Parts: sequence; structure tokens; C-alpha cells
Amino acid sequence: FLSNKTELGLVAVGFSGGQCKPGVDAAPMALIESGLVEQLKDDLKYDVHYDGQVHAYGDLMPKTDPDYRGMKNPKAVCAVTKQLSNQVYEHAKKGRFVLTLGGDHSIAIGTISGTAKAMHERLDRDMAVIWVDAHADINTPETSDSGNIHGMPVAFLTGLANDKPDAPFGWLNDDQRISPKKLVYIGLRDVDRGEKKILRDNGIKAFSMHDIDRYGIGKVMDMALGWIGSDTPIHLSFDIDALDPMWAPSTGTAVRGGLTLREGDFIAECVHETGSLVALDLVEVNPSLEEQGAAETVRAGVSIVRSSLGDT
Ligand code: 4U7
Ligand code: MN
Ligand code: MN
Ligand code: MN
Repeated sequence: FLSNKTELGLVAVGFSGGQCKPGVDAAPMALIESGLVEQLKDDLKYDVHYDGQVHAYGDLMPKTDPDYRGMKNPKAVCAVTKQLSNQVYEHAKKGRFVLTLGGDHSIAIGTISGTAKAMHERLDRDMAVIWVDAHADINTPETSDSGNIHGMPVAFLTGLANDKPDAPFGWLNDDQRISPKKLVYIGLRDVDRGEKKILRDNGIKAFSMHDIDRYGIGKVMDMALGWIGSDTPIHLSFDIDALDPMWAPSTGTAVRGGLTLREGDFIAECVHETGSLVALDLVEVNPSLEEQGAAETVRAGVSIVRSSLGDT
């Protein structure tokens, strides 16, 4: 009921302005060059709708982009996510599964707002988000120490951080937001003090690496999906730094003690099996950071995408 099972819209986003390290913009091309699109078509039998380009949104880049509320590159991130939101929405409203290849995690402001709007419209339902990440990415501009917007997308998407109508993220409307009650984290291990308070104050469901050690990934997935409930569309936002650097070293904010690749694939497989998955973001692969580990990290990314799309 949620999406046309074989139709897939692919959006390649070569954007790195949500953080400071160059190179994450090259990830979509690296993933595509490793044969991802052919695999989706030939192995997994998807009808892939792809405009054939990695979007860099050069025409949207402002001449000057001073900090605003401590945020770095606010105009650029705002312009890109607003445009991306429409691209994703156009696929999702046609019932296509939407696969977005990032780019840094700030782009989730665009992808999730796009699918949330389409689900509100098509199904009159609130969408759930499963955020797989070492980090919670729920800093408000005021709680963030870095000012990097890739650490803030969830705060804007849930409305916990707001912006005046004429300010950078003022374009986000209620129908493009998600409820903190429909958000579930998996893989957390590097959460800032201010973020911990936000998670606690809002009763947000989170499964840290500690929980995965305690219960095992099977039980954690049962609990995560049980929290969301059946018949709820799910958007999976997968930050490759959720994986341990052993499997995904080439990423901007690597943290030790993460998921094995097998656990990451298992998460993706379980979400696929619900039949409720409507979109996937794969973000934060940065092929330029590690000479040795780049290929390994790209391979891990491809694996997560394939598992999310029904490969077993
Ligand atoms: B990612 C951080 F301070 N919390 O806000 C911040 F630790 O998309 C990291 O998950 C954010 O990779 C990481 O800058 C963003 C930091
Ligand atoms: Mn088609
Ligand atoms: Mn992260
Ligand atoms: Mn992230």
C-alpha cells in the first residue's frame, strides 16, 4: 500500500556544505561507479528513475554566506535542502521508493521533508524515521559547538529548532516535519550533552551501542519496529559512520565501537522486511579521507543500499 514495489527514484546529491571537510560530495559518483545502479536494475529488478546527474546545485550557491545563529553555510544548506525536498517529493508522490545518495547528513532536511509531505498527502499518515548513526544530529543552532549543520538536521525536521519564516529554514512547513514520537535512533555512541537533554526531554526512542551489546541487534530491531508499529511508512536515514571504522573508515566523523557491517545490513534487511520502507538516505561516505579505506567504505555503502532494497 505504501509504494509501488518496483519503482525507484534515485537522487544523487554532491553536497558537502553541512560540514567542513571536502570530499563527501564525491560519494554519489563513487557509489554509482562501483555499479550500484546496474545492481538495482539487473539484480534487484527495480525500474530506476534517475536523471543521470550528481547534483551540485552550483547555481544555488550564495556569493556570501555569513554565519547565522552560529550555523556555518546557512544559506547554501538552506537552498540545497529546499530544492532537494522538491526533487524527493516528486518521486515519492508518484509512489516511488526514493533513494538519495549523499553528501553530508544535512541533506536529510531535504529528503525527509520531501517524503513526509508526500506521505501526509498520499496516505494522510505521519511517517516514521529510523536514524542509524553514531551521532544524534539533533543539536539546535544554540546547543551546537561546531556550527556544522550536519549535526542539526533532526532538530529542524522535528520542529525542536525553529526558524523565522524569512530565515534559512523558515521554508519548512508542518506537513514536511516529523513527530519526535515517530523517530527511532540506532547505533548512537557520540551524543553531545545538549543533545542528551533534548532526547530525554522529548522522550525520543534511542538504541545506543550499549543497548545493542546488551540485547543483541535482533532484539533491538524488534523493539525499534515495535515502537513504530505496523502500517506506518518508514524513512531510513543511514549515516555510514554508524558502522565501526573497521568497515567504514572513510567518513568525516568516525567513532570507534560501532556496528559491524553485518549488523548494519541486518538493520536494513529488517526494515525492508516490514514492507513499509519508502525511502533511504545513504550519507557521509567521504572517499577522499582514507587512501586505503575509501574502497572499503564505498563497498559498505553499496551493501547497506542493497540490503535495504531486498537483497538477501
Ligand atoms: B553526522 C557533532 F560535536 N555532534 O554537532 C556536531 F560531535 O551527520 C557531530 O552524524 C555531528 O556525521 C556529526 O558537530 C554529524 C560533534
Ligand atoms: Mn517506471
Ligand atoms: Mn554521524
Ligand atoms: Mn549523521
